[in-house]
Amino acid sequence: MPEESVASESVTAESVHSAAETIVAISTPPGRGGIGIVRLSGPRAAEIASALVRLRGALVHATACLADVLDSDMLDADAYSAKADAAEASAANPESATETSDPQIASARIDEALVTWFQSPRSYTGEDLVEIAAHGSPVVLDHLLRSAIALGAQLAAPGEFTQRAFLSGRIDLTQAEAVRDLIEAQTLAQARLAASQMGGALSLRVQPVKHALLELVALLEAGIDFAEDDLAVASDQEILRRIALVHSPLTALAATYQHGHILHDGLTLAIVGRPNAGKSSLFNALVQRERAIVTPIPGTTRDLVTERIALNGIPLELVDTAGLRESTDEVERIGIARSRTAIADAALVLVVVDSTLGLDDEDRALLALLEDRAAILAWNKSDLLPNGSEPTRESNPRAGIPASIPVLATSARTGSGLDELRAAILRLATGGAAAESGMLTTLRHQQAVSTALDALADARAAVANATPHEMLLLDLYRALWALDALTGQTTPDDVLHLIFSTFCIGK
Ligand SMILES: Nc1nc2c(ncn2[C@@H]2O[C@H](COP(=O)(O)OP(=O)(O)O)[C@@H](O)[C@H]2O)c(=O)[nH]1
Ligand SMILES: [Mg+2]
Repeated sequence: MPEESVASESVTAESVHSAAETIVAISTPPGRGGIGIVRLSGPRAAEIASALVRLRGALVHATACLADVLDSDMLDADAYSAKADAAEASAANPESATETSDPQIASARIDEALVTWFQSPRSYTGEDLVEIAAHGSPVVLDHLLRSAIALGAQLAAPGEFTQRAFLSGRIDLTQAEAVRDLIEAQTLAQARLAASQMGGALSLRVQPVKHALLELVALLEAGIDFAEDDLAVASDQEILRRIALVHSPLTALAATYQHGHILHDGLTLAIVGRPNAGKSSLFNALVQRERAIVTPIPGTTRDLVTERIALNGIPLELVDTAGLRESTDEVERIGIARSRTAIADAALVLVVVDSTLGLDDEDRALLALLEDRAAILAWNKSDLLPNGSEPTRESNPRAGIPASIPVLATSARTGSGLDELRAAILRLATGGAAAESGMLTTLRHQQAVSTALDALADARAAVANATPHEMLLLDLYRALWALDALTGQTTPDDVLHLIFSTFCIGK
């Protein structure tokens, strides 16, 4: 029974379809579940849905309607018209809307479903949209999908429903991206960020800036038109003032990327240092469970151990590493090589030192290497120091620590200093910037804004050099184009394709 081998040949669409086509996809994740949803969008959505299942009532906008899912024998043309009649009859007779009396239908039934129709333009895509919520049986959902395709629907490409919402003008590109981000969110803070961007927080921030820019463009365009009348529409001073009105909110917006992108993407923290300093103990304390093996035997950790945590909603991947030392043990040596790679790859590095021993040359070399990186030094086992005093082994134990690296006393054993450590990690990650509304979260956003800022800087220089306004306008148009690309008004098709191809199928 090839039509029932669901997993083996799940179909995927390569490219997007024209809006004249009706698209279909299973919107719930693959596999069994309590509920599974098949979604249709496009001009024939309601018609195909009505042929796909036997509705027990009439479709009414945004109202769920019970339906029977029947097996393929009922899907031929005769059955379709018979069902259409039955649907009409059942719409007229409300009692039949809850029960199937027809024994033929009862015997062909493979599931019951709830069908909800959203009439264009009041739907997610802006088009006619139907959601068929059946039980989450992969066989039934696959049957519905294939039947819809047999009835003329096209299999939706990943993100195609959201792309249609974007193309129909219901949402802009930053809002469409936020839909994907919301689905991908791993922490509630990420979900909150995505939801606010989905609500248009970023677009709202860009809009007034774009408006101010457009006003300046209009002013200069008017000046060019009247140039023959020898009428200066705006003084250089006025033009510079207006450029600043655009430039300064954009500079503030660009600054949000630091926090926005780490909240969006998360980051990696590698925990490194000599054997037995307490790296694995600190790692366990931060992940709040006994994840890595801790023993008094130096060289216990030999491979990288990773675990995800959330710090203030920022997803943080912690990497515990093998202690750095000269070793003759082959396994340990490979582990140490991996530690070095982990240091190179991580955005943040936590160097752990046993404070009862102080720094040795290996530690100093490591710290020198990290001078220009985001690093923190944990002066661990502080519980073993006499009353919080500095270690006594060397006269100036902190010599050799670059000034750029903050030092914190910690004890993995008592937990003292751990809150401070978390705060220091957060500070390092965010650059001290707080989360705010309408942040830039992706490199695409950041590049659009920085292109606009560059163009504005050129415009400023053009004013200073008394360049003709025609040339100045080119700079301003460049800035405008960059802002339009941010919200998707002038985003090239290949970029759009790239964005929507990262979506789930059925979204
Ligand atoms: N007293 C004390 N002992 C610690 C502390 N952190 C780790 N240890 C002990 O030091 C030894 C080595 O710890 P471990 O986390 O395996 O060090 P690693 O080799 O750097 O991963 C173990 O016996 C731990 O119990 C601490 O803060 N205070
Ligand atoms: Mg260890």
